[in-house]
Amino acid sequence: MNRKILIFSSLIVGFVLLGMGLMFFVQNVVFSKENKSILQQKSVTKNFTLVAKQFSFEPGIIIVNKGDKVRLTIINQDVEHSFSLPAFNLDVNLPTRETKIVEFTADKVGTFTFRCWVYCGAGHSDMAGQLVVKGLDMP
Ligand SMILES: [Cu+2]
Repeated sequence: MNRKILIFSSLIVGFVLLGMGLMFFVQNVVFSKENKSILQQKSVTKNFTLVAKQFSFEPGIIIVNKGDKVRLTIINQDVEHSFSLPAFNLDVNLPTRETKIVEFTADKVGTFTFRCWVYCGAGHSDMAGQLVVKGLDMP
């Protein structure tokens, strides 16, 4: 009889310890990972004003962090141009002297070229710039 009680109570103690271990695992391993991914997903909107004119974009380099929402206000100061950033499936026409707003999420790391795809004169092929998307672990 005593022996049965002993086995029974040690089983209960075993289950309680197992349960506590499980709770510890869930709280510290599962939830901490979830929190981390929530933190990484928390994106910041980065605003830039870009001037498009024969034959450049200014600034010519845009630097953001991976995950940033990028909002470009593109002011076209002269003839028709376009803003094309194929890596992010963007190709936006920029009519003469109009301003366009372009938004996208910088969801991949690297250096990507954007350029004008509308022939705008002799220097058209030089009308390009670069988007630099840094990884979270990069300085
Ligand atoms: Cu052009």
